[in-house]
Amino acid sequence: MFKKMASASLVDRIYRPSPDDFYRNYVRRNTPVVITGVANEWPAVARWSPEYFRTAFADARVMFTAWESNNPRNDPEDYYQKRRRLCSRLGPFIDYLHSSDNTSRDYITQFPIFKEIPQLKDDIRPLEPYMNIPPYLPAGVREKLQKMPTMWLGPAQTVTPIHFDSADNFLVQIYGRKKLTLVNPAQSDSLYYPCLRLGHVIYSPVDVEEPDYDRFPRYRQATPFEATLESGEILFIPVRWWHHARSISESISLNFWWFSARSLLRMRHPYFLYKTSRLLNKLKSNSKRSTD
Ligand SMILES: O=C(O)CCC(=O)C(=O)O
Repeated sequence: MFKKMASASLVDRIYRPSPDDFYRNYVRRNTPVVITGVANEWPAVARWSPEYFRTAFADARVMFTAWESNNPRNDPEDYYQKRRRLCSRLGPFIDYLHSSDNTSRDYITQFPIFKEIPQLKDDIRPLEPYMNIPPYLPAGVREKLQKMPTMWLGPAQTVTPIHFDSADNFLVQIYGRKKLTLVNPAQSDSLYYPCLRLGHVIYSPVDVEEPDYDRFPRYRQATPFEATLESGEILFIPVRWWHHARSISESISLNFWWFSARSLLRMRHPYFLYKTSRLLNKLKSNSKRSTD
């Protein structure tokens, strides 16, 4: 039985918080929030669009995720089995995105755009003040605590199935609109965590937009949150929070992951370590059985 998602609560929104207020009220409480009034001033928000990239950086190489499937549903298991990572030049990728016969779900995901096009870095502003990275740490260490930002660019209706990450995250909407659904890590059981057959415990088999309650009845217990990001808005996704993304229009986002003692502790939580080691043991014994 497939059902549309039950109504979700909205993620809080705050206008241009001070880094201290943001840290005290959201990071320390491990609570997602949409920050407005900060990234909207970035040149990237005024300048970037698929058309701009096509004109200015047509030869840049990008990697994208292709998900070809007979299954019209956004079933996470189908996604993890069938997705492929492919390479293209930005110009032809965007031409195809705009062509009338494009029915694909090709999506530039998690791509380190500043490595490929370093000058684009001038179009963003540092988010480090909001990351509460101690300023007395050597510059090299402060840099190591932040992953290189990555870009997500694709047509309307791309979907990233629900999963969680091992670091805190700012997802910045640069162009277009995107809807996020979030579930508190305390409700991981309702997402069938840890799901051993998906290849990694950070993934869930539940399609949170149209849950199949016959297969996943525990998802009825979940109380998801939702946020629709407009360009120039930033979603703080705390470490371990489950998140699902759907672009509502053509969309460009950047995400900024960073590590802290807090995020490392949460990932090294005994429960997580216990579940991960059980998964690894199970995978090891399965592969041993298949080679015996
Ligand atoms: O925007 C998306 O499609 C997914 C983003 C995401 O999963 C992330 O920033 O961790």
